[in-house]
Amino acid sequence: MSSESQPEDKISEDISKGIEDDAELEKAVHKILVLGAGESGKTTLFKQMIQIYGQGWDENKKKAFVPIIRGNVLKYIVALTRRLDCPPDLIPSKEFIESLDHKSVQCPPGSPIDPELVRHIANLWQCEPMQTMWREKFDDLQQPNCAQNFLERINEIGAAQYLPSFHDVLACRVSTTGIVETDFNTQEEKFRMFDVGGQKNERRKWIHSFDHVNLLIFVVAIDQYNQKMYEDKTKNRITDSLELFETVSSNTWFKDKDIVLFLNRSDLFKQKIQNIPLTACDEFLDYKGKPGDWEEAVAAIKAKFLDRNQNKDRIVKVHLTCTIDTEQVKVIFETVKKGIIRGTFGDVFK
Ligand SMILES: Nc1nc2c(ncn2[C@@H]2O[C@H](COP(=O)(O)OP(=O)(O)OP(=O)(O)O)[C@@H](O)[C@H]2O)c(=O)[nH]1
Ligand SMILES: [Mg+2]
Repeated sequence: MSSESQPEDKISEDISKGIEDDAELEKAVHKILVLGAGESGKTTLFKQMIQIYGQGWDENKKKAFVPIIRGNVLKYIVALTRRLDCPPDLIPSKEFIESLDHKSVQCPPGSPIDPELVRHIANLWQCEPMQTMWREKFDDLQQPNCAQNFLERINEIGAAQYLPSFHDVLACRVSTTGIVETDFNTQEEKFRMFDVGGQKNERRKWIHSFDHVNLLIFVVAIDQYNQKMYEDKTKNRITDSLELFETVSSNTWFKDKDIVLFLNRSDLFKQKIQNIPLTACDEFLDYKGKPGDWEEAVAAIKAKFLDRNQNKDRIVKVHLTCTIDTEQVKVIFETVKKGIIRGTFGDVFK
């Protein structure tokens, strides 16, 4: 056999080199996995990363949310009307909206929703019994907070020229299925964030994204302390989050990983705690904090989560967050980033 190098050898060398280079580049990407229960705010954080560090949300991307937002509106009003003791004069409106499927409102951006439908939705939303039900039974209705804002703006949202604001993009709700990833760069560093679905039937898919994760962000919607899960009407949402956090923190894939814990939806929490005590959640039956004092209540929630951490050698860095607040997310992520780049939070957070 000749010892001279053949053209094929050169090609093969180039390919190997290419694979090695790719592997090196891949190693340089910091992988962030975002976990947490359904509706805790994972995707909202993901959207913020795209806004702050990624390609942003131009007009076309925002337009793509028009059918989603309109679909949200129809879903909310149908669900609410089912629960409503409907005034007789609004029965035709109720029958009208119930006869529709989602396609009726998901008309493409640039075309309006049928004005008759807009009128029925507005009538139902504005009627007194609906408003009373929304105020008094909100926690039992299983509808997101953004429903109010969208329903109040049905005329604007139904108009042909409607273009969602970035806030609308953040506020609308699509529960994630599967695993979604995005790459973004901050100066010289490269990041890849994985967003997963948090509802119970989605959790078994999480294992597929556990490999080579540099950082785990666990998100909890702390305002949901008095709410039951959407998937299991018998289980309190904070109880579920605590159990999930314990399971994740004891998982062998992450045993030597630090965790960043986002106590999220703090804006909604601060409002709710004024009227509903933390003892509404069974986990806090013995809570003795001052009524309405959100700082004390947050400290109690934080302590509960830290107590469930199964590896006492790891650092769990806790942030009180409001992921719809872009400026706040940016400030917090800048801190988190330093920890990721150093590979440990020890130095950064001591
Ligand atoms: N007011 C307020 N709303 C928030 C905050 N974070 C998220 N939301 C809203 O909460 C809802 C749920 O947020 P998502 O980001 O979709 O939740 P998720 O964790 O991705 O949910 P799944 O995909 O089902 O696992 C959305 O309507 C968000 O706009 C927050 O800090 N404050
Ligand atoms: Mg999601």
